[in-house]
Amino acid sequence: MLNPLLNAASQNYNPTMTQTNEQLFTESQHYIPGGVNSPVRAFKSVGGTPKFMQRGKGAYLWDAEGKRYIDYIGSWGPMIVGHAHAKVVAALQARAALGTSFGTPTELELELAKAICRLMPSIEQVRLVNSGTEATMSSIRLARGYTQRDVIIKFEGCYHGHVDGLLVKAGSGALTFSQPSSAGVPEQIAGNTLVLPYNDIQAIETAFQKYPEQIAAVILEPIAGNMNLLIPSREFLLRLRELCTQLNTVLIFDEVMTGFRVNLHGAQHLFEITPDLTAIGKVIGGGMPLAAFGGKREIMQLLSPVGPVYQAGTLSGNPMAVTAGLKTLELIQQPLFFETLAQTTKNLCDGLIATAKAAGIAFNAQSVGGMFGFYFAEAIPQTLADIQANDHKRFNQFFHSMLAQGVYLAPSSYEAGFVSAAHGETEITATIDAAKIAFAC
Ligand code: KE4
Repeated sequence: MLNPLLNAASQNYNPTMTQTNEQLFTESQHYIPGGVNSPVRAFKSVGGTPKFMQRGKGAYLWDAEGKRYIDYIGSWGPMIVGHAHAKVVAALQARAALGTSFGTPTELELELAKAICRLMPSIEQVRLVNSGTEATMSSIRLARGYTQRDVIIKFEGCYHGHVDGLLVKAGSGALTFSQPSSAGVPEQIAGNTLVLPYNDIQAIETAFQKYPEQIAAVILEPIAGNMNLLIPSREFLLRLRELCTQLNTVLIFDEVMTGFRVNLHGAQHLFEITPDLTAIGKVIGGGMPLAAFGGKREIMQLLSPVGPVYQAGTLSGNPMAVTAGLKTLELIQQPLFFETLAQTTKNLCDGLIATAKAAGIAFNAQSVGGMFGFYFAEAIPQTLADIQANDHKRFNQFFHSMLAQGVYLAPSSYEAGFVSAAHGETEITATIDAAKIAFAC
């Protein structure tokens, strides 16, 4: 029986879908490629039928069949205060009644820009966009316009959205330009990108020696979350910062996932390393389509309408998304928000490690702020190769056992997980209890 609050929501909730997940998935595949609007949702990596979620509240989601799950995806990061937070919902309801989008400047955008610049001081100016892809794509165009160079360095295992020039895989020989990793990406575009091994200082030294003064930008996740969670050495990031400074290359931190997730000021604050540009998203939209990129004023001033680098967006900074973002940023600045979130996330990891150990399973886990990774391997990974060597089959079995017990993990062993402020001792205990059964499978 749902508690009165949830029940009230469900009473107001008019479930238009009366089909099973399986029926919905079958029909959706007729109208939508793969039945999904983003590939990872299709469960390709883990197999089985994706759950069509109908409602969320706090740490929980309910699917089309009315089954409840403790949610560790949080829409891939944005839902850090929990689903349908009363204050976010109220703010959106009030804002909607005033009009949803004007295509004009608004005071709300100024308020959010000031908040971002205050919370991430490396950002002296910021441009709001609608997705992380737009943020990284625009950052790269800006870096090329600023340096008048074409070559971009990215790292294997890092994902920055579906930007043509970043949908690439390492070239055939070491330090040769990359090839497309997606159909539809021309060789010429992929050929401007170098793909290096993540967390490998020697590789970046060699690249800068081989292509001095040719590299427009280096883009990376300062803490990787798209190859599972991988925390690089500070030495790696420091050397990258030094080389970019020496060779006038723009250092872009893609903090779409880590920004306002690993702490209130992002991974750059954790490592005390200042990028030239930062891409942010997810949390700053509070579940609405909103991302941003920003950094040094002298670079940002090249952006249209001030400078020659064009970038635009019909719904960029729209009042609804900005309202959700402002309310979410307000909530995560409450006292002890990140201390509590980090402790809850660590408790989850510690509980999983202890449970796996008791079951004699090769397993490890780690967390940074409100994001975590776990691995069917003895050691914490230091490289993508370490993660690739994990027991992915064992992960898939674990995933499905947890799902059947009402715990919704990311449907891929190459994804990080996310905890919200709405997750408490009840949810962590229930998750660990489910893991005891899942490890025994
Ligand atoms: P979007 O274009 O999906 O808003 O953001 C792209 C992006 C950029 N940079 C980083 C570090 C990201 O993690 C992402 C998107 N993250 C994935 C999760 N692995 C989103 C989930 C999905 O693709 O459906």
